[in-house]
Formats: sequence, structure tokens, C-alpha cells
Amino acid sequence: MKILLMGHPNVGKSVFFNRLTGAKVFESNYPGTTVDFMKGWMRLEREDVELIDVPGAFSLEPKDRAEEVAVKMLEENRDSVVVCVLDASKVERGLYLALEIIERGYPVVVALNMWDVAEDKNIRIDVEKLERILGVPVVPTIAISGEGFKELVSKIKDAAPVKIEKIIESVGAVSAAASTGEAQAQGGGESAAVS
Ligand SMILES: Nc1nc2c(ncn2[C@@H]2O[C@H](COP(=O)(O)OP(=O)(O)O)[C@@H](O)[C@H]2O)c(=O)[nH]1
Ligand SMILES: [Mg+2]
Repeated sequence: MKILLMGHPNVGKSVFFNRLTGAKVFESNYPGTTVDFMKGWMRLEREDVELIDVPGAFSLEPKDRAEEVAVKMLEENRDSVVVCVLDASKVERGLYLALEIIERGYPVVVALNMWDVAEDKNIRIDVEKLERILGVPVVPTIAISGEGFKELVSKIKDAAPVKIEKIIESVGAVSAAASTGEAQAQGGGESAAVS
């Protein structure tokens, strides 16, 4: 098993990487490219697991060299758990990538990083609802302080693949609940996990 850190550029992946890995890290060029990435190891339940700081990507339909490398790394490491790092203050943008990775059958843990920035902007995310819809662990984090990391790490081993059809079903169920009195009683009848 390996762990791939994936997400848009500037969401905090490298701060994540530095916080999770020990002293032994390597910087390499992806073969045949000028795209570099970091590789290191982290301790997970008494096991040393390889962690890769994958180049930033907006989607799995590559539009530049970095995204091409990101997709190749994902495909070359089928046995990986993907920690998908999202900017919590722009969560709907990052979700697209997370869904693409889930759709390809990888076990995913979603980190809602920059939780402090989202709070400052008064952006509220219903983490439990998002978790219910996606069917994967979702953990708020602040990479620069380490907040949420213990919880995030504890969820990596339990991450499991989810069928995209299941997510579509959950979205349908949440929307249906929102249009009945049930959701109204719980708070206004809005169906989105993000407000
Ligand atoms: N406020 C805040 N800043 C963060 C957080 N995580 C990362 N950063 C900052 O965001 C910037 C981008 O982080 P970086 O790890 O280089 O992003 P990457 O492109 O995804 O590797 C840096 O200036 C980090 O210090 C966070 O949770 N909160
Ligand atoms: Mg980086």
C-alpha cells in the first residue's frame, strides 16, 4: 500500500507531506519530464508506508504536464489510498477531482484543509452530511497547525472504494429528504452540504 496526496495546486499538499513524513524524503523528477515530486515515508500502525506528494491537478483529464504526471502516478499505483486534499474555502471546486478519483475505484479520504480560512470566511460545511453523501471519510484539517491530522491518519487504513452510483443515489436521497417536511423540520429545507 502507498498513500498518494492529491489535490488542486495550493491547497496545502506539501505542508501535509512535510507534516506526515519523517526525515527521509526524496525529491525526484518524474521520468522523462521536468515535473518533480516528493516521496517519503510515514508510520502507520507500526508499518512504514510510502507517501507521495503528487503534482497538483484540477482534474484527471490532464491539461498540462503536471496533471499528466498526476494521472500517471495514480494509474501506476493501483494499490494506493488517496488522501484528497481540498481547500475547504472552495470546497465545491475540489469535489470534482475527489469524485473522479473515487469513480476510478480508489479508496479515498477527503481532507477539508484550510478549515481556518473557511471559518474566517464564514463558510460552513456539514461534514457529516458530506461524509454520508460521499461514503468516504471527510476530515477538517489545518495543515499549518496540524489540527485534524490525528483523525485523518486514523481513517486511512479504513478507507474503501465506493461505487459512484451509490453516491448518486445518496445525493438523490438527500435532495428528496430536503423537499419533504423532514428536512424542513431539521433546518430550513436546504439540501446542500455546503452553505
Ligand atoms: N491558513 C492556512 N494556510 C495553509 C494551510 N495549509 C497550507 N497552507 C498554506 O497554503 C500555501 C500552499 O500550501 P502548499 O502546501 O505549498 O500547497 P500545495 O501546492 O498543495 O502543495 C502555503 O503558503 C501554506 O503555508 C491551512 O490549513 N491553513
Ligand atoms: Mg506542493
